[in-house]
Amino acid sequence: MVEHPHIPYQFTPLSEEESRRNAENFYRLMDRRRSCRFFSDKDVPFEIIEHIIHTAGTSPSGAHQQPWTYVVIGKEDMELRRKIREAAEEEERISYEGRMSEEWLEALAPLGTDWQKPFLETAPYLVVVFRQRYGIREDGESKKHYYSSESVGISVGLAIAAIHNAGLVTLTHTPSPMNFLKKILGRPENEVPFVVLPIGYPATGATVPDIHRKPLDEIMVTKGV
Ligand code: IYR
Repeated sequence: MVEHPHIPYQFTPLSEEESRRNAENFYRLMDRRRSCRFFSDKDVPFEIIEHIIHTAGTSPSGAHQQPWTYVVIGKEDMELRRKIREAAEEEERISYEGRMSEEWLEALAPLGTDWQKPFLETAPYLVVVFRQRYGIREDGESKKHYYSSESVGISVGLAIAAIHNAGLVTLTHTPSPMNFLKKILGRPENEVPFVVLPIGYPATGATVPDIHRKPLDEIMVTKGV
């Protein structure tokens, strides 16, 4: 049996006062986040994108397998951007014009979305997140991954918080079906596309849907607190 030692946890304690203040401030910061569909083409320093993805990589994951790959596409390869936009819009057009049920279209109506996705070319960065269905060992054998969807979902949540914290905007774009991304980006067999995150600044005059978050008493149930 191999030994797996633990090391001391470098925990930074906060006073109750600081803890309270941080918790409230972080909520207030995150409550200002909105998914934005209208992007400026203003450039973002690549270093900021690196910090964001580094943050996403701090996510917990099933058996610490870190089953994610973040593919970053900048503005230097507009041909690639155009290809992604074309393929995404083609799938989305088919979806909006028949593949999606009336009930689904009705649920989406308040968001004002349609098959057109100009942000795929406008935003300075596109990050395509892939989920590794299984891992590859050094000897080339495959290794089972546990809870990979949950793990990538949590990681993307951290990325979205980091994007907002950096004063940038994004949206969770999920063209469906999205396997074209695996092909266009030449990703290996074990990876499946999970979500597309355009990252940048909002366009001048960008608007967001007039929708509201559920109040705390609708999302939290307490017992014994
Ligand atoms: N993938 C489509 C449709 C769409 C689906 C859901 I659920 C949304 O919350 C938003 C859009 C699109 O990106 O337009």
